[in-house]
Amino acid sequence: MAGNRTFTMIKPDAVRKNAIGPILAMINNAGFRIVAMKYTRLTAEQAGAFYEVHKERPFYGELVEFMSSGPIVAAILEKDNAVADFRTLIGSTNPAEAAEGTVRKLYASSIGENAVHGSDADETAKNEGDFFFSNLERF
Ligand code: 3AN
Repeated sequence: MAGNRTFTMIKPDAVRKNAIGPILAMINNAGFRIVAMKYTRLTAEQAGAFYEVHKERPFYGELVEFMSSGPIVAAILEKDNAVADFRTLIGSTNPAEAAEGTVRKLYASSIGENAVHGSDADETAKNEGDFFFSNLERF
């Protein structure tokens, strides 16, 4: 059975565009309940640890620099089929390929500065949520 939680970040580019409010509205309107949420800024070391799985990829340095370039919103979201439904809501990694009406179509600038993160599997969603939130911060 598909899990009912996913993890997201509103990335520094979308925060700089003052798009926190509209993106949270899209998330709520799509039926996701917010379980945990915080406004914070990652150090380069923390961003590097979060994206450890991409360490060997050519864009890793750029990704770490970008993700630590300004504040983000991190959140755990709940809905049936959360991981897949959230990835549908945000659209393709490359905004040029993102479907109309998706978060990335509306707010992403490029494949690197793509407005939002969404977990790619139930296990990653759990690990990513645990990276940011203690059990006392989940409601
Ligand atoms: P997604 O976030 O859609 O699951 P992944 O897992 O392929 O995409 O990539 C993780 C993150 O790395 C993306 N959200 C994006 O910010 C960044 N990224 C992926 N490909 C590139 C690239 N070619 N150049 C720069 N950044 C990239």
